[in-house]
Amino acid sequence: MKLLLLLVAVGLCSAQYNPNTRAGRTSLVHLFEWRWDDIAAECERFLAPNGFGGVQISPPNDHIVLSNPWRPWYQRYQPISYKLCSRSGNEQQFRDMVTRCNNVGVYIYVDAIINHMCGAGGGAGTHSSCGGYFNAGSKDFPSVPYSNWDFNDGKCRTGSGEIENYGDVYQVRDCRLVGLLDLALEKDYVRGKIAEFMNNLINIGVAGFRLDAAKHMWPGDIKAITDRLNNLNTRWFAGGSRPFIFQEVIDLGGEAISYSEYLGIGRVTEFKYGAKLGNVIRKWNGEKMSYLRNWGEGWGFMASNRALVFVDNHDNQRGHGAGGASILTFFDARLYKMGVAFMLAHPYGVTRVMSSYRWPRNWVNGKDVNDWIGPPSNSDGSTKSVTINADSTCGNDWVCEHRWRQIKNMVIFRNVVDGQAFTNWWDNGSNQVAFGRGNRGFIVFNNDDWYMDVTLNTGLPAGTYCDVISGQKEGSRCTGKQISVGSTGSARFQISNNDEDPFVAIHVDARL
Ligand code: QV4
Ligand code: CA
Repeated sequence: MKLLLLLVAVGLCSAQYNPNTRAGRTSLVHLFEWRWDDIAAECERFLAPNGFGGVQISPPNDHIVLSNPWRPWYQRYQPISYKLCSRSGNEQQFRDMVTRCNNVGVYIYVDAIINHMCGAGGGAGTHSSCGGYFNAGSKDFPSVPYSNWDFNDGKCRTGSGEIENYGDVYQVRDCRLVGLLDLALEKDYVRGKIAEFMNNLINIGVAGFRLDAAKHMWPGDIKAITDRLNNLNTRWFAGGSRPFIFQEVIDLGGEAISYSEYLGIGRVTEFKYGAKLGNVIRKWNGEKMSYLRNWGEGWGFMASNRALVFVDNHDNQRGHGAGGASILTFFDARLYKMGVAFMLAHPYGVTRVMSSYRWPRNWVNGKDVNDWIGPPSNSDGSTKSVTINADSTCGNDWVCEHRWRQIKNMVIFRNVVDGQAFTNWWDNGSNQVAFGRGNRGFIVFNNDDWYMDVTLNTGLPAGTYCDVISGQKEGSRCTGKQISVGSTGSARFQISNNDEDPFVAIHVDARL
């Protein structure tokens, strides 16, 4: 009995760190700015059949509609109310998406903007996605409702009312982030409205939340809100399942606020991951892949079972937020595929794959002045649908990195090796490296500027394997390279530095 109680207690405590994905489905994909109708279809036609665990969606609630610049993506980070009408669709479409995705075992994670409402300069009128009236100047949001006394301005001690110094933890939590009206989260009324919003989403069937701008909220305030959240909907989830929580805290070191303050609430985004991996794959600052031997906590990252990781996100792929120029994106496709493959092969963290849209970059003095451009849209501002080409790539300027063969196959690789130890590391002291995951999978990279020809211990059972990077297993044949593993587990890998993708990955589900 005592043991049972202990197990229950441990289960409850650790629950918010668990993404609640189905067994054998380990990765999330961020379908940035996708419409709900398209996500529902993608769950059914692609994500479920390829073993994706879930989707991070763009903010589903009522947001400001901006005209200058014209309909930027970031308007969705300026809430007007908690009604479920947004650029991605209306409430009925949202419910339909959650139901259809859940029914095929691909779960939905909501980007929750609870630190603030729209910018102070957002004006007054009905320019919101749900079309209700609001007045940013008088801090009046009748559709919630919030009014003047639900905001922090009295508490903020800077002259401008803005966060001026990230070294001052009071400013970071109590002042405005880029002019965004900062909610008074210590108020029971405000906490109640936010919990009501999140519980509505939980009841509809979502599996968890990304908490936007968590650094700008006091951990105690967030905890008071997450403690009010319901268990997940038992139509799809086991009784007692807690919503998965991952908090956006950018901590590259050297700031007054540490990620560690948030670990009691849920997982935290590990921003060092993509910034450092970008440096390594680009071979900047003297970094090389052989240094990845102790990747993870050995590089000063938070504990693996508390981290949510990604190569790039919707901010740093366009120079917003943190990370800097080292961040790899689809614009550097060859290096990007290597970075994503390394992430998906490596056991550290819960992994999130980015799925983007294309926009015309325009560099002026080292800054992309087109970093605001919203999703592919029609002249009336409505978002274009994601069309699927005959070769299964996407049209209408949707990049669909998650559909790239190399990335899709590495999502499957991660599922196949789930729970297996990091084993059989090998490196040449430079940028040729390899490692395995128990006796289930093995990956080899050649990021040097010369040919690679090595025989390595893979730890895999003997057999002929299909490389899932240059091709994959189709029926009883490989469409790309074949690797033969001998009876001792060793195999010869020849990878040209000029190959389209200078890496090879094999796993037991791609054995002939
Ligand atoms: C402007 C001025 C301000 C001025 C204000 C007056 O810059 O100085 O006070 O007008 O009204 C947009 C504009 C920004 C504008 C602001 C308010 O870019 O210039 O302020 O709106 O009108 C996204 C974008 C922001 C955008 C914001 C709201 O990145 O550019 O601001 O949405 O639309 C830090 C944080 C971290 C954050 C990261 C970007 O610690 O939490 O910066 N990341 C998250 C999201 C991100 C989002 C927000 C937080 C805010 O991932 O996408 O910001 O919700 O590191
Ligand atoms: Ca705040």
